[in-house]
Amino acid sequence: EEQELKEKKEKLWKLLCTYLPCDVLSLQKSIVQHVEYTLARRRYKRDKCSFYQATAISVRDRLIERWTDTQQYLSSKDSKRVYYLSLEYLLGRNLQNAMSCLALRNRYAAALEELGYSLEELTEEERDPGLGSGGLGRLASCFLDSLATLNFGAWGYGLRYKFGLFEQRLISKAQAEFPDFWLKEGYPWEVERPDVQYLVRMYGEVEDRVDPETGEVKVAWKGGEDVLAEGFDIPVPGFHTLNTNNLRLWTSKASCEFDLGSFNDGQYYAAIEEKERSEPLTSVLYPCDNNAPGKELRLRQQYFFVSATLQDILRRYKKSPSHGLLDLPNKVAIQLNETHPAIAIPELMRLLLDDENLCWQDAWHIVHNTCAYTNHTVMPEALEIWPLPLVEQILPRHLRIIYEINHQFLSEVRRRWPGDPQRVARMSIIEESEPKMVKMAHLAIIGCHKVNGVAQVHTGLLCKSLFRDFYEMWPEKFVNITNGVNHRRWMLQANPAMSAVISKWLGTHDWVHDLGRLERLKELSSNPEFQRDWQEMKRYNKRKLAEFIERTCDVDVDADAMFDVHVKRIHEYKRQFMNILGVAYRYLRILSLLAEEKFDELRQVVPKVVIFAGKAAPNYSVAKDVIKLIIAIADTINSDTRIGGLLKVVFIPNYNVSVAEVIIPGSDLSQHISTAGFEASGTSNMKFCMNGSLLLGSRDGANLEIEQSVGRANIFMFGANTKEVRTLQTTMQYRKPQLDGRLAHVTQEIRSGRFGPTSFDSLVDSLLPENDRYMVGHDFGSYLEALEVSDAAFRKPEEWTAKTIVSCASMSRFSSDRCIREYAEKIWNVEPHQFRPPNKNTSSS
Ligand code: CR6
Repeated sequence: EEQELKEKKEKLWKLLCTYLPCDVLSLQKSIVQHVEYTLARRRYKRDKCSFYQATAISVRDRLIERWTDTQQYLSSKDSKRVYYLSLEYLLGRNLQNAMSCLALRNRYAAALEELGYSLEELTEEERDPGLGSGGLGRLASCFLDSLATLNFGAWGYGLRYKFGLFEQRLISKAQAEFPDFWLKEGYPWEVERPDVQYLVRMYGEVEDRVDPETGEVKVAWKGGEDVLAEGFDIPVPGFHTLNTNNLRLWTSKASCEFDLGSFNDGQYYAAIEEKERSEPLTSVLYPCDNNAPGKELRLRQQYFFVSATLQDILRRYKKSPSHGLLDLPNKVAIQLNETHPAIAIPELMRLLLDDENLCWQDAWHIVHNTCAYTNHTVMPEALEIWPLPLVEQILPRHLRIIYEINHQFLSEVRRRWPGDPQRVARMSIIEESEPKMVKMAHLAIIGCHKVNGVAQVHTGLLCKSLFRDFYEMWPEKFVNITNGVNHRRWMLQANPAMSAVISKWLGTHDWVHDLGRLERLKELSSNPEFQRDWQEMKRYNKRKLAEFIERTCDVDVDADAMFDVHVKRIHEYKRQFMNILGVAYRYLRILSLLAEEKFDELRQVVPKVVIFAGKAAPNYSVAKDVIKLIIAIADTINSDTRIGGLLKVVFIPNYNVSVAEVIIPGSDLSQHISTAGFEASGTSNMKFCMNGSLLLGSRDGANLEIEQSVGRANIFMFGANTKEVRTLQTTMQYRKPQLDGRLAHVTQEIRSGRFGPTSFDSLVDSLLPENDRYMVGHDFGSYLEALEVSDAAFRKPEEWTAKTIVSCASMSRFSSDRCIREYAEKIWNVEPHQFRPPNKNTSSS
């Protein structure tokens, strides 16, 4: 009987141990069942939102089985894991991505079609989780995708902000911010983990305790407040592999350890209120890009994130009985995305010293060899420094650890450079200002075994200027890993028309796995038939973008005009201001050609639609003024019937990942015109090139490497380079060069009210040489020339098309796959492990 029961059980398990069926009918069943049973909605009610959610959950079911299997497989392999710690992610919509990864996109599309829905319309129902402010967050998401696709066992960790990056609307010709409650309808991709909870302590005080037996002094952290961290997991599928990784986002909850004393005093409500105070911790994302907000809540968010994450990593690590703590660096790699999670250095020390009772040397060895730090900026206002009294108040134990790290480090500096107190002061973690400040970048460099910049020129600046002292001390610590983007999202998903043309002409889809395969398109770049397909594809995408512009901006644009795009966060250094000044100049020039009846020259003018999009931080008034100026100039130009269709200007509201997926494929020219030395890398430049758009760029960030790849003839570069900018910054103060005549004319027209009643005085004054930190005045002339060169190129459609093909075909270096392989080799020392199930049906892929 026992044997029979055992056999029955085994049979049952075998039956259950198959993956969910993925034929069209089964997919339909699962969708409809989720509408009825998971969402409790009527099956026959036609409701896009429920059908989107049910479809998402049906896809998620299929991800979950691979996800749990992958995790079990990786544990059994005891392979080294990567943990990517980032306060920001910009995941974008997940539905189509997940379906493509599972190789089920067509089947789901067919299943939905019969149910009366198109996949495209349901896709539109998904809200973007705006858990990041700009390029850094989007980069983190591209990395997660590549990590899974390349079969690296890796987890992302982040915060589940209740309100993501604000929603931008344009009201009264200006930016207005509205809360982005992205969880309103629930987020079907996440799984709540009430079983994954950690207590995170803040505030309180430290006390030295002498161990009566050993005489050793131990530091105890007492009192303070506990906040509970709970995990929410989002599966991260790899493309055409079973490997599925995890993104764990923390939410703060009131800790359940109530103060029983106050209950008994009749303080029931007060006790609950007190505990509820911890809820807002993960409420909101700080919307600053390249700017450190310096707010107490932000430091608390960072610590809360880091502490929960490290506790989780250690718990998982210790689950394996063979794991000794000293072995941690061989099994775990922790990557700090910027200094936002840099408090991980003292926190991991604290966990090892106070909870695990390791000695300082062992703990330091572990921390140093496990952690690595990516720097994404050299801008002083973005470098995080915290007032020491604040750190002392919130994290008294950590401040003690930081002191000790600094003490030991500075002793080493003194040994290496005796009699150089300035160097010691420069390198200290503590800045001796009033109040004293804690420099997080120094803490990160000292505590990590590797520091990387995100483009060659950027890493060069780190080594030569910003972190020069550290580079002199540890040259081998610094490496460059130029950023990359996930071409599967930015080409295959965002631009299906182009992907089809590429696959047709290459005769294979293999470029989706290896972007290097695109090189073969170069030989075809002048083939007239291929060019025709390519141009048709571009026109199709431009028409889609034109429709989108009509819907969102109520402006009618001609899809045959050149679409000239500038989309990114609004920032002085990104110089949207320079762009709009150039647009105003173009407008005035067209008017003067008209007035002077120069019809031959007018015929030479390339009809253009200038497209802007991007958010300004709510308290960044200059950036908000730039938006106002763009809108004012756009209104004047768009309503001027004299110029006909020669020029249109639009500002598309609420730029985010899904909006980018519409704009980028529809662009002809894209602008990446930051002042040299300010944009660490930029990543949209790569996405535009991949989509057959030519770059107009300054000599900054990854533009320079893109130029090397696509060739000088296929990119329009202009302006001062980093070295020249550095010299100019010092000489301009006293040399005061004359303002370019064309620029002077434009600014005069702005002041005189040509573009509406506002005179934009403070913006215009920023162009004075003594104020012009971003070299708009200096670069304006060469900027206009580059625009002219791009116009001339656009007038020759065959040559232009060939350039866009070559530029797209040269992008293999800029795939995040290449980037992740470099991290794996140069920093993490990890190998891929592909999960292949021994006895499950895997018909789905
Ligand atoms: N703002 C850089 O400015 C870079 C990304 C990702 C940025 C940008 O040039 O491409 O990081 N820096 O590396 C920070 O966020 C600090 C960004 O997105």
